[in-house]
Amino acid sequence: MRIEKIVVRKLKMDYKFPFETSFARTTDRELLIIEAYSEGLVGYGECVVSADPYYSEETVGTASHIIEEFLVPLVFSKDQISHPDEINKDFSRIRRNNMAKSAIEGALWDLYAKKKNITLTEAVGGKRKKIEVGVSIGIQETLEELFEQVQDSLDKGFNKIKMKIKPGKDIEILRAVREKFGDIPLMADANSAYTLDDIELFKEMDSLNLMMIEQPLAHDDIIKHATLQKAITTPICLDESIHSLEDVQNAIELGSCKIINIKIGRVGGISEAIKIHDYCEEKNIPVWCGGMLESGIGRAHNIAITTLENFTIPGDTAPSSRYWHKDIITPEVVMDEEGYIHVPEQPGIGFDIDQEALEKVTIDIKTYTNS
Ligand code: OSB
Ligand code: MG
Repeated sequence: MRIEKIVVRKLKMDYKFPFETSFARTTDRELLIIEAYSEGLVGYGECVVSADPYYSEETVGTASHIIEEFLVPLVFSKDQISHPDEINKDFSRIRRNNMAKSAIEGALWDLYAKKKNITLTEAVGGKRKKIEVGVSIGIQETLEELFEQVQDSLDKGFNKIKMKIKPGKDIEILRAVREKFGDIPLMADANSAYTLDDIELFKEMDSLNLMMIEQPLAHDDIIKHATLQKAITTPICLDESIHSLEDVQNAIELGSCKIINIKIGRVGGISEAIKIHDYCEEKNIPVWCGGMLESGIGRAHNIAITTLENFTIPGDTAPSSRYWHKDIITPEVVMDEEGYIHVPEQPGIGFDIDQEALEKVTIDIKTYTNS
């Protein structure tokens, strides 16, 4: 396929409720949507950056810069792209900026599937017809509010409860939830808020029988996580530390974790996500698909890769209505009473774009034509 035109949209969408992690409290989301045009078809990709560089170093501003100045010209320099993974060779000269790369690569994957008239799920080699869903609950002001959120999530059918924690709001609230709700599938996400000085705290958490603890130590660490993993029985899952297959290989070799959270944006695209999935499968390391509070387009990409066999733990890709008053896809992503999302059967990402909803949240639009 020859890419004739690329449109970069900047969106601003308000959350239904503020979302608090150990690194920030946010009430709305800025993100980028990529449209790649070829022979009457459009492929959609989402850049899962935030406005601020608190989760990763990338922001809406840096991603726009990298996409517009470097990635779009590279795509246009190729006369034909027969498979989306081809672009990664060209992109690899550019260091990191994974979320920017992933946005373009994702649009090419959607376009590729649409050209072949197959689903994105089929294109990535996924087999599942439905995927199991968990929920990520932000840090709450009070224990009552947290209990309410957990109860509501269980009532809705979510198959995994992930609680965000930070120093001062960790073991007590985890213990309180464990005591109140019993043997539910429960885990914690620290978003890098701790150091090895907190090792006793994590040893104490072993008694809570958590499914895992996600990214307890520094965002760029693999070594100290290995020390921590050796000292505790609760599996560590790495999120922020993983940017590539190589990072995963290092982490598994060192014993830094027992589970990997795969986020397409963080690892630079669907092709790298598949490679990580396959490697982990070989090494008996289960994986799950993390979330970045995506719009429906990013959600659709997440659903497709979660159909791969070794995604054996429920992911964070919850239904659209948990986050948005109105999503930009139609139909919206919904979950059944058992906490499963049914994989769409239309070609490509499998959802139509709600053009009116998309225009409403677009705050900037740039068009690049391949002359
Ligand atoms: O650490 O997984 C994380 C949201 C933004 C940035 C980082 C993370 C998260 C979430 C929310 O946990 C997952 C979701 O509901 O999309
Ligand atoms: Mg996380």
